[in-house]
Amino acid sequence: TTKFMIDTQLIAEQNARQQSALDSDYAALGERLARAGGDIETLTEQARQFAVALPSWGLGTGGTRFARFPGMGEPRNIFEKIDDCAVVHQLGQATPAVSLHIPWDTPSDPSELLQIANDRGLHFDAMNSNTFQDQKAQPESYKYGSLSHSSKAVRDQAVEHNIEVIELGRKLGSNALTVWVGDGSNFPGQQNFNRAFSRYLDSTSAIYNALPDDWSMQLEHKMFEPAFYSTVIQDWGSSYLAATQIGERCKCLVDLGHHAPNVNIEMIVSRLAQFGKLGGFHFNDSKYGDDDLDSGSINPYQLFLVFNELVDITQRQPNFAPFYMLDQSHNVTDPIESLIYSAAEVQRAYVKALLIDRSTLEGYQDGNDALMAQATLKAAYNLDIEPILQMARLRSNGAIDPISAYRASGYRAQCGKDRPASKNSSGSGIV
Ligand code: PSV
Ligand code: MN
Ligand code: MN
Repeated sequence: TTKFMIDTQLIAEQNARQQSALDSDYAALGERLARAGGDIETLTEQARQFAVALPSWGLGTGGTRFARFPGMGEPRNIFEKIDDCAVVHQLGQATPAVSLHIPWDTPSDPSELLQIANDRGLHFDAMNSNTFQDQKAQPESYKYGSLSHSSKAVRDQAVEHNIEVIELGRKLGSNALTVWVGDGSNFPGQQNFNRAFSRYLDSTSAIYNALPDDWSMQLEHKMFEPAFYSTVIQDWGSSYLAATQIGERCKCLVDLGHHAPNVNIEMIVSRLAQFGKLGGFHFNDSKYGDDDLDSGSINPYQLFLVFNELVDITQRQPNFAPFYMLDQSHNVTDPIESLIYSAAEVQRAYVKALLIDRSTLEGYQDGNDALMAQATLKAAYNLDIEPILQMARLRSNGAIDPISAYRASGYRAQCGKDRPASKNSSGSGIV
């Protein structure tokens, strides 16, 4: 039996007050969908099956590199973060897994962590390594890079760290390693592009060789930051080249915030998927750069267009199952609320993409009817499918309105009492 963080009675009472409104909204939407040949029950079931993993580093107030404003009752260690993840999942029912960042969230006892997570109905998704910061007591510095560093001793240390992360992940039941490095240069001429990339490939291949047979490795590209002139894995092209070179189970991970403004991310998604190299996502939103804003907060249409590609590819490759994770950083919201909300926005984009009438769209595409082709996408996007998300949560024992249930529960205020601020609290490291 699952240990629930929020009083199930409180959720049930609130749901009971909201259910008759939901029932009539749901019936009306069901009729509307049925007129177009759709089946609301199938969609609700698909919404219930949808899952996106929570970032262990997203439960604290990440802040920006200028300042961090700690919130009340922030989790001080990975166990308290797991408690908060359990709250997000209990209410929103879309986030049954946690993606760990190591060493930020290294557990002293992995089997205890696994037990506690499982007790709360959670499991572990892809593991993230960290060679973009120096860690205590580590002999070599990553100031000038890690996997692509000019010094073999630094590269070896970075490879070793990744292998340790794999070992830990095995104990936790994970089956993927996500590698993002900040390696690059700040000045033209500082680094030889060719030699740095070759060193990266050698190091990454060594990590790949240590991967268990049923694991995959995800290479995450990012245009810039912390390196501002060049970055070793700066775009999907470099990521694709590296993943192709390294091996079959090496794939590319798309973080929505890691592209130049206005880049057509959905087309990158399509390209990588078509060639079997799309491994996963870090969902978030961005206005200017790697802003790590909540998913769908700036450009929900782009998120929908990404899911349009994902649904399209699933019809061609039924076993296609990329890793879905949130990667966001909070400075002005309660992280639990933002994560509940973001997960629902990603789920919403998925359900709307399922509504697209694909054979009609194909007809307009082949007939070069640009107006009706885009209108077919908009017809799906413009429909309010909130009753489907609400019903999916209700049927999974979540909350029809998870944010108001969370606020009514008083969970944060209780954390404020139970978790006095501590110097040990592990945040995203961006302080
Ligand atoms: C880098 O900007 C990144 O997106 C990577 O996924 C890191 O693991 C994460 O942010 C750290 O916050
Ligand atoms: Mn990311
Ligand atoms: Mn990022």
